[in-house]
Amino acid sequence: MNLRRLLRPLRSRLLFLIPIAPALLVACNKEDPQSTFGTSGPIADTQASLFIFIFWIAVVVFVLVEGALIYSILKFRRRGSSDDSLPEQIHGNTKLEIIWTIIPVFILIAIAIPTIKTIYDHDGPPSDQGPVLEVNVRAHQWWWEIDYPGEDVVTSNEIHIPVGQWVNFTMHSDDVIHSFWVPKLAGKLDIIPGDVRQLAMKADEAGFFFGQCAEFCGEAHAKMRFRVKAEEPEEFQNWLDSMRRPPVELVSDDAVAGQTVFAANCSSCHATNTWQAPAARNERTRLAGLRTAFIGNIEDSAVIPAPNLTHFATRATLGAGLVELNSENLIKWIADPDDVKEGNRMADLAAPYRNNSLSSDDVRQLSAYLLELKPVAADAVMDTSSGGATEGTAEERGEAVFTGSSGCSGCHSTGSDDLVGPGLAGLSSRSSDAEIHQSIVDPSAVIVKDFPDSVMPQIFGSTLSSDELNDLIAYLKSL
Ligand code: HEC
Ligand code: HEC
Ligand SMILES: [Cu+2]
Repeated sequence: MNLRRLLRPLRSRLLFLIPIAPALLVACNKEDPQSTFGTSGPIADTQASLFIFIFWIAVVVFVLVEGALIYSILKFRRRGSSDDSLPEQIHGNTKLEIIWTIIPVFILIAIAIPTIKTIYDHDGPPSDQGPVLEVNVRAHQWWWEIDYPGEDVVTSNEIHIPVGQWVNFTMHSDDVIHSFWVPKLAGKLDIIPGDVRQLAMKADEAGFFFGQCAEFCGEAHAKMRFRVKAEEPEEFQNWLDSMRRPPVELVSDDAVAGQTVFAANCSSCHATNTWQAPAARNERTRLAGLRTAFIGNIEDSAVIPAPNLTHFATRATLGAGLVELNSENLIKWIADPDDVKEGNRMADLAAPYRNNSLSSDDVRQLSAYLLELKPVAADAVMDTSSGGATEGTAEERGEAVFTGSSGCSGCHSTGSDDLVGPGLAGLSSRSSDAEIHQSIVDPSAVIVKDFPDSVMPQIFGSTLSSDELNDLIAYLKSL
């Protein structure tokens, strides 16, 4: 049998590789958002170098072993139909067996030393390279809860970090195993329920880095993405500060109407008020409470932990890093979240989707509202926490608190119309000062008949100063 005939059946199979080879090579493009070759930080760098080192060892082993194999196949092949001789049999050759046992041992040692060293080097941020930024990450099916401990800043799905500073992510999961992976910054780490996992990384350059859950975690797993926004330290600090400023006043009529629709349909799961420190501090507990309610009633729960939407309009992505945040995508999401991200729990559980109760006006107004949720400029912050005025009569100041960023006017009309909460006209004829005060700071103590409980936020006792509360009560009594 000659060589050409020997290779013929193989050739047709190799031809099949030609069209798919470019596809395989494209996977190595450094510019791709999820490429581990185009690295932007020291952790991903050493991991990539280690990979390349092991890759070349594997190439050498491959060439030598396959070379010896091909050489033997050709050299000792049967020559012609009359060739019945067997090549020399070397089975049981002690010398050879010792050699090919020892060589792999050395290869494995050569791989193990840098691998184990890298594992230890990457265990936590280095202690000699400046202060470390702590970030808490909580993985949910199928989105990410983010908070900055000590900073009173909570957000979701987009993580801001400063360039050039080490960041230590402390990660939790309450449901299933997820895996945190920012390919250009660091390799993945599994987040196991009940366990606290830590992953340190640093970005050497500014960028909007792609992140992805890398452990199959249920229906929408492939769409459980996120972003890491690495920005210059000053910009990062500005962002942190902006997350603690009140939102701008709503401009469009749609947005103002949308605030009420949101309060009625969406605020049971989503918070938009964590720019206020007490609300930010409370957010994790609030979400944990929603989770308990969900676990108690998995099929029919109307509440569930959901991404924090404070200053949502400043984000670039929607649906846990899935699509660009713009009005078109947001309208699509609010009209039918499943249309954008199949399997997500909002479409499954939120009452407006179960009852199909959102009109197209509602959808448009909700989108307008969310797209106006952004912080006031740094120099526009007034000296009261809720953006209220400091001048005028108590009633005027109270009115400013009511219509301002505490969001009362999103849920209450000042006439007799019921929105999410009761219309407040004539309040003083049915309640004493003390009762009004209690309705505001501890709304769950007495629930107005025919209105839902636990819809009015339980935070005003800590977000409003006692002066603001007094002004507010003065204003409400005047209605
Ligand atoms: C039952 C709780 C629940 C209710 C009620 C609810 N949502 Fe959601 N929402 C979620 C969950 C859970 C997610 C995360 C979905 C995902 O990405 O898997 C989400 C995601 C979102 C997002 C995307 C956030 C991001 O970071 O990408 C927006 C915007 C949103 N919801 C708006 C709304 C609006 C508007 C309403 C009211 C019509 C609403 N939600 C009602 C649970 C809820
Ligand atoms: C997310 C919607 C929401 C927001 C925001 C909200 N409330 Fe309410 N409020 C309600 C609901 C629902 C009720 C009725 C259920 C209850 O008693 O808790 C209510 C009840 C009240 C009552 C009792 C009314 C009565 O007829 O006895 C007062 C007073 C009140 N709210 C004042 C305020 C003030 C002041 C603010 C802003 C600081 C505010 N609310 C913000 C939803 C809201
Ligand atoms: Cu996941």
